[in-house]
Amino acid sequence: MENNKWWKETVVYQIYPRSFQDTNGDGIGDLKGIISRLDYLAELGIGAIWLSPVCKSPQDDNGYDISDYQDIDPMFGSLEDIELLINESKKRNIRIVMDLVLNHSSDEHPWFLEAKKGKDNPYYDYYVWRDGVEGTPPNDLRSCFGGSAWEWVPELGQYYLHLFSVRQPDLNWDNPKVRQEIYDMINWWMDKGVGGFRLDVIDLIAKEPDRKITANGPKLHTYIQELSRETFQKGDLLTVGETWGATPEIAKLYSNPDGSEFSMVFQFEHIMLDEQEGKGKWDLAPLDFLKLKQVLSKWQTELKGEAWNSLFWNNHDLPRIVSRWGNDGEYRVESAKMLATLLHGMQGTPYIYQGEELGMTNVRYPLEDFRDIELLNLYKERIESGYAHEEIMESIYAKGRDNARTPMQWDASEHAGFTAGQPWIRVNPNYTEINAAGELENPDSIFHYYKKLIRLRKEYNVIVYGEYKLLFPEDRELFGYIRTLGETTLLVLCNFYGNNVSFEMPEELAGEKELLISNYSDEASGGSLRPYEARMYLLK
Ligand code: TEU
Ligand code: CA
Repeated sequence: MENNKWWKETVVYQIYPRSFQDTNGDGIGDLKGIISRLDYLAELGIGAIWLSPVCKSPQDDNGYDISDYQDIDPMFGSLEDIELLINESKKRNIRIVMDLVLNHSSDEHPWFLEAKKGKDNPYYDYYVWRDGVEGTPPNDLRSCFGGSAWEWVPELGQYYLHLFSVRQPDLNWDNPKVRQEIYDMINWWMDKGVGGFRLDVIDLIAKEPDRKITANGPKLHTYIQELSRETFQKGDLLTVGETWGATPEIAKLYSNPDGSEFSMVFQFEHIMLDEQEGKGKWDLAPLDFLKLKQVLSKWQTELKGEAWNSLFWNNHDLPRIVSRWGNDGEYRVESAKMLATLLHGMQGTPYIYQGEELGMTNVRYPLEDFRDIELLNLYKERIESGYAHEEIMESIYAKGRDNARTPMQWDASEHAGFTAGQPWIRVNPNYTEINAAGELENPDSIFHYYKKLIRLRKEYNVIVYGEYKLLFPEDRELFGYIRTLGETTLLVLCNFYGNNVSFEMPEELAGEKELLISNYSDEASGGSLRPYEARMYLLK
């Protein structure tokens, strides 16, 4: 097998700790809560947990603004709790993947508090400072969270760069002292026995703000290769970079099989296919399905043998896929299973986001029930520029990050068993019908379907290492592909929409086949698929 690695053969589960399980009644998920749910995750069959940040943070961006990289925020617990989580997970053959936010820190990090004191302060150069131009910011770089990317500090008479919130000042990676502090911190986490790292917006660290370069800066791979040499390569880790600007060409560097950078990256080309051309995620457009097939297939074929894919529909920043591209009404169960089949049959490491295995859905709350800084800033910005309330709310309902951040739905008791207190964000009211307890006791549930897909990946090497080939490229409803490894051929057929579809099976695939998994209890008649029907076959 092409240099097989544990992280190629496993499935990762992403936990957003704040919304997973509260155990002390403060309405916020915590590490003890995660530990209490490890048997549930072991039952699902996942091999690693990616934890969104739990380090000390003022929570301006829910923990992606870190004020101490080597301590746990008291709201989540303590260093003892994270060590217990690492060890309890290991007992269940589950590794812990920490979320490293290295592009920026919190403005409450001691480094930044020092830096602001003056240009002669040893920490001044840990951040990106510039003079203004006649009382205005150095240039028109904008923050991802709205407004200018430059914030004025009167006591210094200069601006600092923040590509995200005002309270997330960008770190200066051109400063070798910053890089060394980061490497020491990562080695400290590796000594604690973590199984890997997710690298937040890592493609921004080599920015050149004077030339308005943010992603894919000229020194990016130099820095990543140094980071990898000084830390990751000393262990057998899963490392995954978040790289919104990746292309297959660049991804071959990021996930070079020689281990010089990361194991893999999260690229988002498929995620941007329901936006208006050249606009952002808030300017909605229907999904271009033919492009989805072409983009996912491109990443399957162009990385083959030279790099490694991550496979995901969801994360803590994205709306829930069953509402976004499935059908969260009449065909919620079938479409959730179809989307899972489509993704888990592909080449790469699959990621399951908490609640995806239950078919959890988006929410349509009144504005005051949302919490996310990104969508609240968007609302303010768009109201001020004259957008209608209803239009902005439609964008928020479709793409707001809080869709993914409503509490995990454990059972039908109050607050879905997430907390005995008041949840930090409202629980989706459909928790009485959609919850883990109900899924666990129903053998035909989405949970048991995911569990079976994970088992099939362990059983059949063709799913992990097989060659990918798209079928029916021009079909506007059917997503079909094959995977081949030696004599073994896997066939995946998914009806992506709610109409019955018929198709001509290619001659070479018409032979005898064994049905491995499907989301309808009975066998469809050959050559047709019912609404959202998915079937995975092994060809004899
Ligand atoms: O996200 C990077 C990022 O660009 C997304 O926030 C994107 O702007 C949008 O949210 C996609 O819907 C990472 C983290 O995943 C995110 O949670 C943080 O807010 C952000 O970086 C800053 O650390
Ligand atoms: Ca708590």
